[in-house]
Amino acid sequence: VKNFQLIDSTLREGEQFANAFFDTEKKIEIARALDDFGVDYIELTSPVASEQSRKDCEAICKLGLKAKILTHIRCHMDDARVAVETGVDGVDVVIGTSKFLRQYSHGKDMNYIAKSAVEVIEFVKSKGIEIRFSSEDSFRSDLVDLLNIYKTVDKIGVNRVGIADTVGCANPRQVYELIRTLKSVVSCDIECHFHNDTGCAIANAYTALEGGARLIDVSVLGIGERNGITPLGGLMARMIVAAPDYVRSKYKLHKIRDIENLVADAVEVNIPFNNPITGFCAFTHKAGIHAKAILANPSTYEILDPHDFGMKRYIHFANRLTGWNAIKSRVDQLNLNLTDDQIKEVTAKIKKLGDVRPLNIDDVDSIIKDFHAELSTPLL
Ligand code: HCA
Ligand code: CU
Repeated sequence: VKNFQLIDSTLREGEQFANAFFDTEKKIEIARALDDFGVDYIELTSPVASEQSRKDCEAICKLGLKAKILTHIRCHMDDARVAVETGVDGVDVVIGTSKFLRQYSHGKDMNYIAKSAVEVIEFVKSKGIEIRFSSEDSFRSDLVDLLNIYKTVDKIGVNRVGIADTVGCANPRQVYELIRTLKSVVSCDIECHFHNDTGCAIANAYTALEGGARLIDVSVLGIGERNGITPLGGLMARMIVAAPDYVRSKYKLHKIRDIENLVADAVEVNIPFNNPITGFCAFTHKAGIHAKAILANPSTYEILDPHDFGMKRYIHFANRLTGWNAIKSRVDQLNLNLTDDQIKEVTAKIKKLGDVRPLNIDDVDSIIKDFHAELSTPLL
């Protein structure tokens, strides 16, 4: 799984999110933030989608970003002719190969698909531009059809082939098997695109890399068609566990929060409470037993180190599950002096009130301060 690359599609797949509307300025701001974070590629909406989409694509190509700029088109010469004039570094071509899409969407057979793929690929290559060929709905396509078309496009020299779980139906085992099989018939890199309808988008991305894929499509917060695709932040959480040195050295992980806030604001959603890394409680420990262990050594109950992401862990001590170690750490923060026995005594008071009603930090602090004050007041 080392050496993987990221294709961020916030400005393509993400534009297909129900709430998304990015004006030129916002697209540029997002592209710069992604570039600064360190994504390898930034994928943009097709220049034939609309007049402004084409202008925005040209404007982003002119920014001189480190990331390579891609646009995404149908497997059609009309689209390809426009795409190669935008200034992009690469073109991602896609066509539906499943019987559903062949029957109900474009209505073309596999021979036609192969013929137009070869024409488009050779044309884009002749302009010195990178080219990726992907099937759409790969997991509901006929395997023999798929392998044949990938073999054909690999032979004429595409930079990458892509598989797309367009409907989010695939599970990790199926992904692993398809990638292994595909790897045995093509020599180019393999890119993957996973929708999250059944909650497998991060797991599928990870198993794809294990199987030998090299590139993963992501978007900020996973925004995309329906409930979206593999999220950038969530994939980073998965990958820092698998390849810590590579991930830490390649990506500016402490920027994830800013990028997510930028995109969340732009599309008017909140960061989900249970988001990996940036969910408000992602590094909050609550139960007394957990708090005690975390205070002794954070690795006991943490697989991710919040500091890698410019975040802090928090010990939630104002509740009835709390324990005296968590309260002791609060007492220290308040700069008060209590013996362990005294802390145990005050912890009992806190838990007692916590059984009656929800507590906040102020409640706990008042109990601790009152207890401390009583101790230092001489008895009359
Ligand atoms: C779509 C197409 C796509 C393409 C993926 C890709 C999909 O919006 O329907 O080109 O890698 O999910 O199949 O996003
Ligand atoms: Cu998609």
